[in-house]
Amino acid sequence: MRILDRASLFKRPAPGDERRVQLIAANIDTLFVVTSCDQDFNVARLERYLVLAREAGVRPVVVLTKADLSPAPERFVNTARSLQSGLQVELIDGRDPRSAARLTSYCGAGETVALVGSSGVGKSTLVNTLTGSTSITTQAVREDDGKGRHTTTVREMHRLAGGADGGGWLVDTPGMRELQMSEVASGVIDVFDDVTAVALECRFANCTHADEPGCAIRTAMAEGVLDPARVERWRKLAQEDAVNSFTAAARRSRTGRGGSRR
Ligand SMILES: Nc1nc2c(ncn2[C@@H]2O[C@H](COP(=O)(O)OP(=O)(O)O)[C@@H](O)[C@H]2O)c(=O)[nH]1
Ligand SMILES: [Mg+2]
Ligand SMILES: [Zn+2]
Repeated sequence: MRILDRASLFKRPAPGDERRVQLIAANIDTLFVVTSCDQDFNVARLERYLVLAREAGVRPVVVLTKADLSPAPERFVNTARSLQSGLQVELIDGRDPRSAARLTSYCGAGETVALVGSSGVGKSTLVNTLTGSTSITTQAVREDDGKGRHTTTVREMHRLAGGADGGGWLVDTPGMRELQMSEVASGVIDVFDDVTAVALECRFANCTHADEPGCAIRTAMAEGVLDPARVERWRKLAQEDAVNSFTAAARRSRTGRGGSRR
């Protein structure tokens, strides 16, 4: 199974419904960004997932697993919450049905939830706990690998038990090795709205926040209003997105393929 990249995980918004995006074969409503209360927890990687979710128009929920293994799991919750205003963060022991039950409100009838996150954080465990052993469907999906070949990957769709209409669907995905940012400028602005709001106050519209006079970002960092580490991550993401978007646009204009994502 090859590692998914962004383009194959998040497609364009589904026709006729701006809120939903096409995920391989399924429209997903909610993205469980799964990480564990240990060394997997990484704010820069979480921010990347949040930008992709925002850009794709899906609701992100940060799911922190292995709460039982951490002496102070609340620390992870607070840090995750600080990454985007209004972000939902759930702390669970993925092996415990009563603990995992706090996630069922996100996966009611008609709802589709995809799980992403590094290998080993507990995605499959969570799916098993939430579904019991009920109706597991394995879907083979043919995908363009970006080089004109097609590869077959496996997407596991799991139906949740529920009321008369049944429950929602969970989509387990293999981990993504790398989350490159391209053409996600509005997602970056939204996820980093605390930083971008301050940047609007800089004297120069094209301020690089390095040594220009009247830089509101530097002032906010000096006053402790903005965390310099977060500002640095924002700068890095925005820069990476700008470079990749420029390259993608140039490639499109060369090949004359206006609608291609690659
Ligand atoms: N203690 C503890 N172990 C967990 C939890 N969630 C998953 N695990 C364990 O972590 C390992 C990896 O889980 P798995 O579901 O295969 O991760 P995946 O690669 O994300 O699908 C397994 O040994 C699980 O039993 C949890 O909340 N607490
Ligand atoms: Mg797994
Ligand atoms: Zn500035």
